[in-house]
Amino acid sequence: MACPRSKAADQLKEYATNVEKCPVDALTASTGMTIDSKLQSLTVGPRGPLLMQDFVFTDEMAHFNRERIPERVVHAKGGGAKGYFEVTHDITKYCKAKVFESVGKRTPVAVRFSTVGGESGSADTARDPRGFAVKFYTEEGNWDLVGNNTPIFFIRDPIFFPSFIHTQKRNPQTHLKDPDMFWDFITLRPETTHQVSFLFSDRGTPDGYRFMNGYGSHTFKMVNKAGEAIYVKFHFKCDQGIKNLMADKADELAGSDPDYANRDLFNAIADGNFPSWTLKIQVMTFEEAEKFRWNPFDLTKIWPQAEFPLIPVGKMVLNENPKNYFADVEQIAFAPSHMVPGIEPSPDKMLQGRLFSYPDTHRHRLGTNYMQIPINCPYRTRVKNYQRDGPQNVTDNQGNAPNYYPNSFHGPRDGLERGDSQPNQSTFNVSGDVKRYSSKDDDNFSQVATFVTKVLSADERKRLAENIAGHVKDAQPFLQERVIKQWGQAQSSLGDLIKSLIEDHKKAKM
Ligand code: HDE
Repeated sequence: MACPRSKAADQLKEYATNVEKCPVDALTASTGMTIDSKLQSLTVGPRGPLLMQDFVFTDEMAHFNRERIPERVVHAKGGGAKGYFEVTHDITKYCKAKVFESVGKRTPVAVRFSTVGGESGSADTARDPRGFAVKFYTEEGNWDLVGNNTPIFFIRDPIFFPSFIHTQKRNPQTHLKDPDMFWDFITLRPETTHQVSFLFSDRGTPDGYRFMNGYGSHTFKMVNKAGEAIYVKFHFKCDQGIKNLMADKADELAGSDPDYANRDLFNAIADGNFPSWTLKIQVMTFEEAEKFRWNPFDLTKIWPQAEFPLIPVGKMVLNENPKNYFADVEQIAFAPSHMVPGIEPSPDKMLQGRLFSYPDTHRHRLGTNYMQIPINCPYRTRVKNYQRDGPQNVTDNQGNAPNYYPNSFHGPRDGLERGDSQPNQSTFNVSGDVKRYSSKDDDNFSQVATFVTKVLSADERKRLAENIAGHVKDAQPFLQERVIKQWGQAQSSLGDLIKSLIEDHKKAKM
């Protein structure tokens, strides 16, 4: 239940207290004209009808009719905060990005946490991965690290993403969540086993957003000042420690306090209890990548920390609640393609697919000029380019500067023309036959076996089996058979346990 005397519950009271000494503003129409009366519409006689000339009414109603923008197709429900990132350890031998330039350097950040599958009104405690998206406002432009609370993902080829997401959404006829859709896909594509095991473990229901790790998940590239590149993975380790909800508690909260995580985050920050995360990286050289026993760009797999140890980099602190949810959270637009010199994509197919998808969805959801929206604007640098016009252009549209390139009239010039000594982008070599390569059987089980036998305790493994059985019990029997077989490939006793728990559910139903 909502705590009646929390900072979140008292938000309006606090607002009024803060501004009570200021004179009350005059109420205006959107034109700025002051309004005589906003408590009654303009009518012919006391019983109506209304007059078309009542601009006070039409101005308000027309704007209201357009209040909603499309919600995110995934990650629709979320909460956000602002803060800073501070460098604590020198990694300049790996990366030339200014954000890592010197120990002690601080960069402002905006963060959005989210669930994935549900609509924007859905429950915060659903079993789902959590989005963990960070926007660094650097002086070289915005860098977005758009990750999840899991170091891996369900699929390794982006061509599956729309179908995979459809299986998490609603059945086309019933408009209900459909366990058949979900388990059919999961068992037809065994590369999902690793992430589904994480999802149905206790970490699938984190206790709000403050008690979970964040991961860049993909392999990225870092490039240093000398132009030397390495592969890198990003980890945000939660300084509060990991805390998860048990399945029954998560279910209960979904009914009693569906906004549990947003409320918790807001109140913690408002109370000065600022959550923080330690940023660490794993590094792999190109030579190591060649020899690695798995594809180092496969998003369904981790890099073992015993072989690629975590290297500390810095600390992220969230110390400011957004003043306005729509402006700062609903409109924030993250994209893995928003990078800065020194941070580059790896060949990871999933990352490559995302490089296209995010700016594309922003143009649909927020419009062509989404970068001009204050929360998205790279305000620590100046945007100078040859893009012009478009809907909702709210700047001076780069005034009277030339709008084509190259030009002879003092327009902004690229690095080549300015004679920069080093290109932003590193040079790299690729070769190979163009083909649609199947990755379906690219070792789907050895890391799952490690996860269920070495990472999870016996109790946690039991809860994993219970959570899977409790969900798949509502799917077709042939899908249950497939699930038992699939998890049996990770650990045969786990398959057996899931089987007996499904049978228990069947007996309890009889
Ligand atoms: Fe996303 N994802 N995603 N995703 N994702 C979106 O972008 C997409 C993936 C993640 O708080 C969308 O602005 C594709 C992995 C987060 O605003 C969309 C693929 C990871 C957020 C999209 C993936 C993520 C999104 C929906 C597979 C973790 C919320 C609205 C190739 C590493 C960001 C939007 C926020 C949001 C596409 C897979 C994280 C549609 C095509 C893997 C945290 O563009």
